[in-house]
Amino acid sequence: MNKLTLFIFLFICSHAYAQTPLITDIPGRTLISLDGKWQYIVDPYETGFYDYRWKEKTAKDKDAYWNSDVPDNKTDRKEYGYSDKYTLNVPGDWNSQDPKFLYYEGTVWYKKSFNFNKQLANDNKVFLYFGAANYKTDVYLNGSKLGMHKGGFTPFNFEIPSTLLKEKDNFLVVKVDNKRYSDEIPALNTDWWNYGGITRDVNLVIVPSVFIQDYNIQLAKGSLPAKGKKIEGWIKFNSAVDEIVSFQIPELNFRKEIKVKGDSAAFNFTVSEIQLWSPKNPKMYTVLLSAGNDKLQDRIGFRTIEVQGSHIVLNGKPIFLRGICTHEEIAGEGRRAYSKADALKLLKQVKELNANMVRLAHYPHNENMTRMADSLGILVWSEIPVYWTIDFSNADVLAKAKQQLQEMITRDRNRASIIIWSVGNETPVSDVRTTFMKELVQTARQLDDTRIVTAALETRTVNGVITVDDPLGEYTDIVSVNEYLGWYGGLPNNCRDAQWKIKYAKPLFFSELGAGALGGFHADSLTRWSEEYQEWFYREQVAMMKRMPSNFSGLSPWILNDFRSPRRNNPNYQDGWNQKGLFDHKGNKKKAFYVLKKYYDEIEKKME
Ligand code: GCB
Repeated sequence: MNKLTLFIFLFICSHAYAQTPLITDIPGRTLISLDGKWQYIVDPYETGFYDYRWKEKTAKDKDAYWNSDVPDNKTDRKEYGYSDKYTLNVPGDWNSQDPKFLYYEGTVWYKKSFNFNKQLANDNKVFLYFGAANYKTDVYLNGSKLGMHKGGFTPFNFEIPSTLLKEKDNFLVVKVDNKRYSDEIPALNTDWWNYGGITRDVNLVIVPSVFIQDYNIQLAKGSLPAKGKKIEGWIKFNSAVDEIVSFQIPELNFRKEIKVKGDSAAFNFTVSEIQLWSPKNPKMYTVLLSAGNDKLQDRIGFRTIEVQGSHIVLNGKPIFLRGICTHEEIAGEGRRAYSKADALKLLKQVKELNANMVRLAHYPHNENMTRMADSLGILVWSEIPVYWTIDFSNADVLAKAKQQLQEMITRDRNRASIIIWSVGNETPVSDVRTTFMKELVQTARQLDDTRIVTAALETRTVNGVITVDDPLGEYTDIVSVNEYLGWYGGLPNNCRDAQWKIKYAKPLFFSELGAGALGGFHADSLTRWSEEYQEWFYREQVAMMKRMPSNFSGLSPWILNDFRSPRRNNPNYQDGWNQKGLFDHKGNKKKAFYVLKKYYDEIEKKME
């Protein structure tokens, strides 16, 4: 990154919608986990937040649910309280934890008591860090508000003033509200279940008072093929410093010092003999950063990704993306995925398919997923939930989208697995929408100019020809389209004489294609919902893809597993589930799985 780009990047960070700047590399810091059982109150009327005149309660209102629930004396009237009678696991969505929550959308108050050794706060700063909570989160500690965050899939943190922390019985209350609104992101309508709750880990993060807040370390774009490999990046402190930062890759016996005057600095070095990260060889190196009292450790893979003409090029060689889409859900348990074990479960299914790429739909997934993808060598498409119709004419909505984009990129910019940032899915073409989406593409590039930026577009049929001419395609690095020929239009054999007209000479990627089948339901291939129909769909699609022009660079069919969707209400075949999974929700492979796997095996052989 050159000085100008660094300046633009820091400018965006300091002017974003977010509050306390995000700390990165959470696994590499000193943490105190607050995961576990939290007590809760379900509050559909938001009685703990608004008074009876619907005004937000203030510190004076003793009956605000963030104030102590202990009565002052026996005459005191308390109409709320936290109790072990009602607990929820954190992390975890609430919908899957008690049948009464199955379709709940609204407010739940979470409460956790914890003790804290105040010596830890001497010369240090303490932050409260949430991996994610869906959607609006108001956070209170010992009766004081720490802050509010909106966005259901990205991390956020608040600094805790040391005067607020107590040795014993800190009273942490978190209000989470997952109601949907037309001016939020996503908006009212999605084809997935809107799981609510504190869905990811909660930690206290202890850092020195001057600390490395964020950094970027990667192989420089365009540095291949070359003998020495250029590593470049930048480092950012929480405040201005005059420090020497030591940078080490012990396995390579590599050590350099970086001088930082001010709050940030860009750097680059040449390193010889570095092994490149790739799906075949997901080599990672331990990287150590230290400055003053701060010491950080990360595991980083080094690779380059770029678009050259009509190809996607990884480490200097064209690559075909053998992908699959997935939601962040464990279908068998009807819940959000959050843990390392969940990430391993999902990514093992990806591997079984012989895929080398996963599209994390339709929102940023938890950090275990992207870190696991790094270590398993799976390329990743990561996306913000700018999905279908949102309020494109609203400047606040654009600010919210930019905030989510920034939080996604900030958390994961050091993950080699991530090669694509997507700024949205199937947004309807109009001038105001294209202006909005173009801004997001530009923001993504300003935040990270080393990866591919795209958005999943739709096709339209003009005189029988499948046409890709969405004006947004002009601004994205690759043209990604969702196409369902044979499911939402026609029958699978329509693929045989399908004609395609694509306006842009860029790599073409099928970001979705798919058909629904109820696992275990067998019939002839013309019967909708049968595994045989879905298998036929994949056969015809694969045959069509084999005829696509040479800029066809990959696909991520829809979808790995069946998933919960309130829009899917056929009582015989759906029952609240979108059934386009290649695995059914019991984990069984459907027939179509084998068609796609065979295609992927063939492509892999051909590319070798
Ligand atoms: C799409 C959407 C995806 C849906 C899928 C479907 O085009 O991008 O979110 O779930 O189609 O199953 O209809």
